[in-house]
Parts: sequence; structure tokens; C-alpha cells
Amino acid sequence: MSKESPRAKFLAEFPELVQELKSELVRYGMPAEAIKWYEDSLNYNTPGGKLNRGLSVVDTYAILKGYQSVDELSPDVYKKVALLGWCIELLQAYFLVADDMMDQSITRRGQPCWYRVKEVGDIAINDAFMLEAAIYVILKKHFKQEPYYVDLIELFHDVTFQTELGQLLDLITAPENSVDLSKFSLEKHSFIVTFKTAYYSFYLPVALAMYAAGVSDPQDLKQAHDVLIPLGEYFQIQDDYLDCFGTAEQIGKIGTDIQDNKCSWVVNKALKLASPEQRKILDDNYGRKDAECEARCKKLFRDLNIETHYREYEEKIAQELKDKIAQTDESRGFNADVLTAFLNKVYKRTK
Ligand code: GPP
Ligand code: MG
Ligand code: MG
Ligand code: MG
Repeated sequence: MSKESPRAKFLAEFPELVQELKSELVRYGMPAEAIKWYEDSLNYNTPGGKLNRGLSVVDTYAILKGYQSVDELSPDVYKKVALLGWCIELLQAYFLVADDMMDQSITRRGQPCWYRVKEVGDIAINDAFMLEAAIYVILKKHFKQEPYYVDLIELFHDVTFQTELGQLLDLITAPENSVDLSKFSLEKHSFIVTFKTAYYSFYLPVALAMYAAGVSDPQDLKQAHDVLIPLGEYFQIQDDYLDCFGTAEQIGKIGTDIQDNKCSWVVNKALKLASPEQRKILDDNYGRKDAECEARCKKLFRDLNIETHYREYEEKIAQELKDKIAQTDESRGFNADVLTAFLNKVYKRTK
């Protein structure tokens, strides 16, 4: 018998979640057109990505409970843990709908960004809020009776705020129409990406699974945090690299970092390596809404062998993370395989 793929199994839980959210609107007596709008927004923005974050909650839970595979979880347990996974995907949907407006992006996951869909426009702002609100509807409905209910809510609130802090710094470091590359540094980059990506993409899935599995001693949460935050930083450096050097087919979006004046890893590395002449090319061309300026920046990045530096960074960080994982204290029931599984998913990814 052929087994359903983990992704297909996880996706199969989504329609019921949409039904539950719709029934909230029905309960409030919302007109059918509003219910249809919410349904369309949920379907357009939530399930189309790689679903790595959501799947990670289920995988992590299974490892913590000592199972070989998620298929060993009972259907009820699977459903419940998958809902936590979908809550991260809803958080991600909320962030991305809003981020695409702030970044003036064109496509996401191989389709037009939601705000660029005809008839949506700025309504996407409210849709983003409603994607976030769905998290707390689901948590209340399915987890209110759990002793860790408040921990889950607090975790989502803390991580959301951390991500918003990262987004703030990302945006104010990259103002439109005023390029000042002296504002950039690899240290600032590290701060931005730790907050805007690492907390919600890496720490959150594991911490959720740890609470659900009852393996949530503060020392163990800290051990997870101390590996997952640098791993998340590595992941966002890959995102920055692929924004510049990946193809749209490969990454499902058109890179905008150069034209958007982003404090990306690529430009920071280039600033470190550039001669005064090369620095002038960057000062004159980076952050301009102009395809030729963008092409000049890309050429300079190639001349500076950014790709080679990226490969070097990748090998170094992967080794450091392996070493750190090897030192995990498993005496309280935490299992370092959780962390290795994450590293393996990220290492050398190309999309
Ligand atoms: C994505 O960074 C940033 C987030 C998902 C955080 C957004 C936070 C908000 C509070 C809205 P990015 O812009 O580099 O991602 P992408 O390249 O996918 O657009
Ligand atoms: Mg963006
Ligand atoms: Mg952004
Ligand atoms: Mg990016």
C-alpha cells in the first residue's frame, strides 16, 4: 500500500480548518459574500507554500514522543498537532500578505501577491489581520482545556512581536528613495534576520511541539532556541542569496531585494569585499527601481565571487551547528534528533 506523502497528509487537514473558521463567521451572522471572501483569502494565502514550518511541528512532536514516523500517531493526536502546524502557516500567511505590500512584491508562491489580485488591493491589510486572528480562534477551540493553553498563546504573541520588530528594522534600514549603504552591516543584518525570520520559522514550530509533547522544561526550550535561532539566520541568508542568484521558477517569487534597497546578506558581503571603485558602483546603482541598475549590482556581485563566499559560509555554519547539536543535554527527555532534522532540511536548499 502506498503511503500518503507527509505533505498530502498535512494538507488534508486544511479544508476542515477552513470550515471551522467559516462557521465562526456564520455564528456571527456574517453575509455570505464576507464568508466567501474569507474562504478565498484563506485558500489563496495559506496552503500554497512548502509548508515546512507546519510539517515541522508534526515531525518534531513525533520525534519527541519516540515514534519512528508521524504515521504512528493516532488520527486524533495527528489532527491536533497538525492544527498547531496550521496555526504557524496562518501566521506565515499573515506575515507574507503584509510583507508583499510593504516590499511591493509581484509574485509569491508562483502566483500574483494577494494585494495584486483584482478587487483585493488594500483590503489585503484587513485580510492579513484576519489570517492572524484565525490562529487564536483555532487555539481557543481546540486547546482551551490543555494545561499549556496559555503557553501557546504567549508563545504566538511573543514570536509575532519579535517578527514585527525584525520587520521594522528591515524596513527602516531600507528606506525607499534614500540609499545610504553606510547604514548596513553584517551585524545589523544578523539582528534583522534573527527577528524577522528565525523566531517564527525555526524556534516556534519546535517550541509548539515541545509544549504539546510535555517536554517543555525552560532549559530544554533554551537548548532548542540556541540552535534554532542561528539555524534560522542561516536560512534567511539562503533566502537573501536566492533572491539575487536563484531563478523565479526555482524560488516561486521574483527577487526584489536589490531594487528595494534591502540590507541583505549579499550586499553586506559585497560591501566588505568591494574596492573604492566597486563601492561607487554600489552607491550609484543599489536600491534604484531600475532594471539596468539592478543588473550592474548583480554583475558586481559576480565579480566579487559572492557565490564562493556563500558556499564557504554555508559549510562553516553547518559544521558549527552540528557541533552544537552534538552537545545537547538529553537528560530531561529532549531529543536532539529534532534539531538535526531541521538542519538536514535547510542544508544546501535551493528553493
Ligand atoms: C520576509 O522577509 C519577512 C517576513 C515573513 C516577516 C514579515 C513580518 C511582518 C510583521 C509583516 P522577506 O521580505 O525577505 O521575504 P520574501 O523574500 O519572501 O518576501
Ligand atoms: Mg518580502
Ligand atoms: Mg520583507
Ligand atoms: Mg527575501
